[in-house]
Amino acid sequence: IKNGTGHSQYSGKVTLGTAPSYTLTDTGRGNHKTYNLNHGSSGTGRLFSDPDDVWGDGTPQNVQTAGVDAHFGAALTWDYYKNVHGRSGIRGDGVGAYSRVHYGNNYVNAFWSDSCFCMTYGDGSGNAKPLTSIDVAAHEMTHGVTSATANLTYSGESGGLNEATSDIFAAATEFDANNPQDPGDYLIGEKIDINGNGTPLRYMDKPSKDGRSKDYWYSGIGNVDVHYSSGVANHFFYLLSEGSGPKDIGDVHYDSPTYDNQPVPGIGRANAEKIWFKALTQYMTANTNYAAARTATLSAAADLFGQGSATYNTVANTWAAVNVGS
Ligand code: ASN
Ligand code: ZN
Ligand code: CA
Repeated sequence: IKNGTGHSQYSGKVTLGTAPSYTLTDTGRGNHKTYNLNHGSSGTGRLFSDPDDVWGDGTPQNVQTAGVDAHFGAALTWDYYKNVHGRSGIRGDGVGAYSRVHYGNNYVNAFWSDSCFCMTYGDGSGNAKPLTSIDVAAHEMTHGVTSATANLTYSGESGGLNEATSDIFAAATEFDANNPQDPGDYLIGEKIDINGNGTPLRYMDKPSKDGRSKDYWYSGIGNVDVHYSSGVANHFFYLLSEGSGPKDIGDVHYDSPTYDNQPVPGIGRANAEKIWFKALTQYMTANTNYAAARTATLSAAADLFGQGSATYNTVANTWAAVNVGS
């Protein structure tokens, strides 16, 4: 296995999986490749190549830098699923996907596509930086995992659960990566400054802090854009991991409320990740709504910790804390 050196925009100096003489081809991770679209919007453009296996310079002016961050983010996400959940690749078959960077002009988004089995990143525009942070990469790659498993329909409540699953494993991957330049948090997109004022795209402790996301379930939430109805499940995951009330983790202050003002304790992020992953891959289906997600996570918690265990009961109480009942 060949390892190059990358100078990333968001994660400092990093090790990259490369193939001889040299391309961004991660032979240790299913041959995941990273391509330069060079402002095109279709096809693959060109596979990144470099004569000395030293890539990027940490600035967005260098064309390789976005490739470094995207390639690194995909590797971290691969490693998270492999090391934490024993899943090898998006489909669990050991086969890598690919990434495309420099999509279009001033494009302020990133996306997963099932049809190419690939993810794509824009360069951003104005204040918004390239969309190649660790959490954005893990969010997009997780859309591939969701497609390959529960296949949650991307509209209505199942769409909110699909989006939340991407945010949940984005945060989990960022924590797991433990990169000092981009430490783990329960914020999504804090590095890319999409709002131009330093605020993140989404907050998991209290999703409504973004002005649009929902903290609690209500009938009719299925009519809300999936990036905002996701708030209920993001809030559930934060509460289940960390518990309610004020808390500092790293440099970030959180303060997570509950629907009924009753406190919930938290079971630790590692346990919450195991429950969500098992629920996603074994119990959720295309039309799972919030009530069914509650049941799916309780089934997963029963498998992992025992029906009626303290952990199982905390899962039930945490759904109540976001107004999802039986
Ligand atoms: N970045 C967005 C997402 O992953 C793109 C979209 O809205 N499809 O959800
Ligand atoms: Zn998404
Ligand atoms: Ca983050």
